[in-house]
Amino acid sequence: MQTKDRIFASAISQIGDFCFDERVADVFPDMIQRSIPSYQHIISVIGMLTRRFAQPETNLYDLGCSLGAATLSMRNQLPHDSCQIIGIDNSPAMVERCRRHLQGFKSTAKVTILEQDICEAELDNASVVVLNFTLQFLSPEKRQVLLSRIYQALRPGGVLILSEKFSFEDQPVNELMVDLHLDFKRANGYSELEISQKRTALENVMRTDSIQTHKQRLQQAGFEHMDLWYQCFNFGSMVAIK
Ligand code: GEK
Repeated sequence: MQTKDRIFASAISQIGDFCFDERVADVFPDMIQRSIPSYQHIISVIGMLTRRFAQPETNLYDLGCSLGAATLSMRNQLPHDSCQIIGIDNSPAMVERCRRHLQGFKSTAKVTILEQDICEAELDNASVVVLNFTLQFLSPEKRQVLLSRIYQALRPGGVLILSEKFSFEDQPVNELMVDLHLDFKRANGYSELEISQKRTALENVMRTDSIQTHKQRLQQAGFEHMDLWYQCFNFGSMVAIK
């Protein structure tokens, strides 16, 4: 049974910045599924893409792995025993639960979970890199540097899977996408108070970019082949191939 996310259900007098602490880690599976349209579908496709792109004797990275949902999906679809999956997250609460969670599933595949800032992590010999709703939490000036390092770490034919919440340059379109996402959250049982308090908590922590900005950054990093493979409202996922 998943613990229900009620973190923002009561009025909070002073709303601090959102952080991935024990309280968030405890309710995370419920929170992410009720907040991100098609989260589970994106997780499944990360597995499918892993099956297609993983190369023997390479590293597969899940950057900002949280409780390891994408790591597990990659592990379930791993085409070569010689691959190593490395999940990295800088939240101690997430890392501790992720390690425990992964132990609950039997597998011979090599998986390592590291507690580390992804901007400082060593990345090399990679065939699959996943940034599943993580880049948006880095300060904007660190995003280009990380994407360039990922490109350098990838082997030819390797893939980056980049899922994000987007903003749109066209204001009426942006408002429509934001509204549709709010309807999605309402339909999943979040109250107006929960929605507005969480939005305040995320204001300084999560800055979204447009699809165009993401494409420009990926190009600047060196990727020539990229596009969206999925979009629902202001959420989506892209592939970039080296
Ligand atoms: C999933 N990918 O379930 N270094 C390492 N980790 C970080 C950093 C950083 N600099 N900044 C944020 N994180 C997951 C979901 S959640 C998305 C990703 C969300 C971590 C942070 O601790 C959190 O676990 C994760 O990135 C973002 O497929 O909650 O919307």
